[in-house]
Amino acid sequence: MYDRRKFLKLTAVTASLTAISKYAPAMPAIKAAAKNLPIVISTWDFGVAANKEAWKTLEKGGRALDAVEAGVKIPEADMNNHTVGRAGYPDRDGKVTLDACIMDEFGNCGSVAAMENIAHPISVARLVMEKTPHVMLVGDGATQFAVEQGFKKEKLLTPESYTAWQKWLKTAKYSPVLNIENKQHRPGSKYNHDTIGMLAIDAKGNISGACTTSGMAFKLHGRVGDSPIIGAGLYVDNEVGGATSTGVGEEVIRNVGSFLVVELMRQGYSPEDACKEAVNRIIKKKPETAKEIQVGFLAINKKGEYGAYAIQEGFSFAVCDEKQQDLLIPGKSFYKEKK
Ligand code: SD4
Repeated sequence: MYDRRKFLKLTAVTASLTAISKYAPAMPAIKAAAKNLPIVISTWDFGVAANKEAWKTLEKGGRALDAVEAGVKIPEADMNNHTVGRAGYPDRDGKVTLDACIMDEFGNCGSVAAMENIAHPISVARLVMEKTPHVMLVGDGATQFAVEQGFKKEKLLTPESYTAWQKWLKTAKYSPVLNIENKQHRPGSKYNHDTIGMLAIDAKGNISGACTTSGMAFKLHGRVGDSPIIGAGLYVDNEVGGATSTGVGEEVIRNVGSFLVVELMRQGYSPEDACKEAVNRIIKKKPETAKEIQVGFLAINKKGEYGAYAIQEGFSFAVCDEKQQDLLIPGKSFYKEKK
């Protein structure tokens, strides 16, 4: 029998769906021709050396995915860098735990978090993406997978990091105060966050990204920040662009920061404006917290245009393309602009 009530319900649903599709903002891919390709950009001053490594792949016409993996392995291996990879500062229990993720032009992604004893988490993240049906492996499972894939287990805590940890233990209150640890990364610098996030577009116009860190120094054991979380620390959509973040990961996760930046670019925001809007979102939700912390976003769109924005001044990003291989640009910031 014909059920009129069912029919009315169905008509109403169909009508509202039509209304949504009619009035919802279009979600266009960015179509204009890209310039300056290939190109690679990354966070902080050590991004310059990392970009140069990535460039070796890009200039030969190689894939952006290979470029970003090779690029971020430079700070991961750097014994003087206490915020990424080998020689990263440990957590409160003296354990070095690493986080990383990677994403390619097809929307494939892989991630490891809180992984110990493996120096190149980005390469393990890539293998999670390529060789497992999963996106993310954590802790012992990540280390076990890495060993099965042929990675060597090694001690990541260097004598220098051990000394810094011991010094921190003398004065530290054993409570998770956001950002307090990072003030100690480089003497004299109040807001120093040094995760490397890298985004590249290859000669074919394909985008990939990578993000890798030892996280907040002296964090609680088991704490994971934004860096290995797809959508928070990194996001790539090959139709639109890519974004990555650095700083206090908790605030980036709360706002799904990198995904937000990419979606804003999809709606027509420039990379810098998209980063600025994501920063504003963080400040608006927690204005008092935001005064005390650093978060920076870096983004690139399909046209090869890039931009960045941070809460505090002091953020910088590195750019490398055919014209310039070692450009370091100071990022704009909310608090600097307000002064
Ligand atoms: C995190 N965003 O673990 C990362 C690390 C960072 O300064 O940038 N720390 O929250």
